Amino acid sequence: MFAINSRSYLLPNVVMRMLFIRKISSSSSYITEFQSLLGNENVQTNDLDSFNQDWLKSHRGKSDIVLFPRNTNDVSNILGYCNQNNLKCVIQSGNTSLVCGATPWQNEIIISMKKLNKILSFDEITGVLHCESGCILQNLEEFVKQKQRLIPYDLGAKGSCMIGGNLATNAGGLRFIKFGPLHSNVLGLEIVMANGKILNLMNSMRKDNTGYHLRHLFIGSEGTLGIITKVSIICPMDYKFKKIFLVACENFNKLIELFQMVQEDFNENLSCFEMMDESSMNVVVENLRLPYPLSRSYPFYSLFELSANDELSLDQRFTKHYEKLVNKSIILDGTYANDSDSEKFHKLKSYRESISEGLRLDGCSYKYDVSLPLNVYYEVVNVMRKRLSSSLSSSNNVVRICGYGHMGDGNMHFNVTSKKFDQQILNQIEPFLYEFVAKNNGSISAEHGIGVKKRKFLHYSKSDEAIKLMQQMKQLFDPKSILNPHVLF
Ligand code: FAD
Ligand code: 2HG
Ligand code: ZN
Repeated sequence: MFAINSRSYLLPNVVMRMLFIRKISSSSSYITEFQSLLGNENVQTNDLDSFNQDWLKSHRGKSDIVLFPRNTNDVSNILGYCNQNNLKCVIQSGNTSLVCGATPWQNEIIISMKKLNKILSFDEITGVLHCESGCILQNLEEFVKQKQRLIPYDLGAKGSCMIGGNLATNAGGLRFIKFGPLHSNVLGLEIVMANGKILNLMNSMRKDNTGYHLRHLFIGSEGTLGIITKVSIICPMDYKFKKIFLVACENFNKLIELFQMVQEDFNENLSCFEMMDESSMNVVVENLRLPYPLSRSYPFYSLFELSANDELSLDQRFTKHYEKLVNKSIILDGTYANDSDSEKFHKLKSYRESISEGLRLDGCSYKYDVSLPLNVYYEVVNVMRKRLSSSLSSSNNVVRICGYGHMGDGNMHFNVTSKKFDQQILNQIEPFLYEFVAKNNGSISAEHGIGVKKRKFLHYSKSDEAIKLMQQMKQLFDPKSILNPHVLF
């Protein structure tokens, strides 16, 4: 379980053998130690496949132990012990990371957050929810829905991802355009630091200007600075009526015009604006066997949601708007659903939300999650298509090249798939794509984070000075680098 020392290959065999013997004996001693700290039922040492394997099935770690803390004190005791004994850990919530951030890269101890799953309090007047960090997003959503509130973000992975994982990655998702990043909605956190000390940053006040805003450091820090154990988050009032629209356009410029017109006509009623190209739609139609949602296949689609309290006025406004879109040939076809028709509503949403799942069925996904200005937003897909088709032969087995994403936030999910992993395909994409993004002042990770997979490309989005400062912060918070040691840097 000790991290492999990068210089260990220099050691003579005999020393290596001694280290190996020490490792075995100390491994069993720390298992015993964890069992006495947490109870046998909260220490798992077999059937660890699902904990070692990332969601994309692109890497398998070699950990032989998963710990299940039940509360903040357990987390504190675990980290206190790990820090003292220099044991490396990886923090795992829903394990939906798309950048290998939540699974061991080598043989780190896995700390699963799934037992910290209590809702602690909810203030009916302010909408402030306090909960433990292992609460599953969908459970929180259902809880606050009963109070006519909503969680200010929404992800396709909501059935398994947890609020702590969402905060650690500063997840974006479908409602970002309306409610902004988690930084604007999270009021407080409780953190267990690498040395086991508990840092209480819980707070229910919207306004608090007493010194550095420390909680923001942990949001998006991908588990490298501390473990989030509790959260305080604002849940805005839910709208009484929601409508979801799926419309088709002839080309990407029409999608831009549509985005502009929807904003002009609906302003604050717009709660999501997503796009997908034909190839992305085909993923769900072919791999998940959903029927085409419109009368035929089209080059581009947008899925957008409008929310309001006055249904009649929303309907009237949309009827006028729809006529305008058709008359100006902005859209070619379309359909919609009210949230009162829950089945159709969720079915329409699933054309967008289940693309990742569909892509996974192709085999291997080469996944890119970038921010780009709208004038080059889809250009990246065109450029990469051209590059891949001219450089690769049919033996490279590319199944699909597609682009979809949170267009309203300038966030493109560019994906290539092949039946199995092919280094030549990867070499054609990286670092070329990151160079394109940097040249256009975008970000190489709009929402999924850097994890392990993208750490060598961090410099495309951050200056040397910024990376150095981040490393100094890591050194300050976690001097022995026991928390997610392979993530980010
Ligand atoms: P995990 O995957 O378990 O962990 C993610 C990272 O956070 C890891 O580095 C982990 O070590 C760290 N971490 C986890 N819990 C804690 C904690 N309590 N304290 C400190 N560090 C912690 N992302 C988006 O932004 N927008 C989307 O729309 C979106 N959609 C997705 C759809 C699908 C189908 C899938 C598979 C993934 C999607 N993701 C999306 C990516 C993923 O980042 C999010 O699903 C989610 O935020 C991860 O939460 P999780 O609980 O699974 O965390
Ligand atoms: C989404 O928006 C997720 O669906 C996943 O961020 C994107 O799988 C992807 O590329
Ligand atoms: Zn996304």
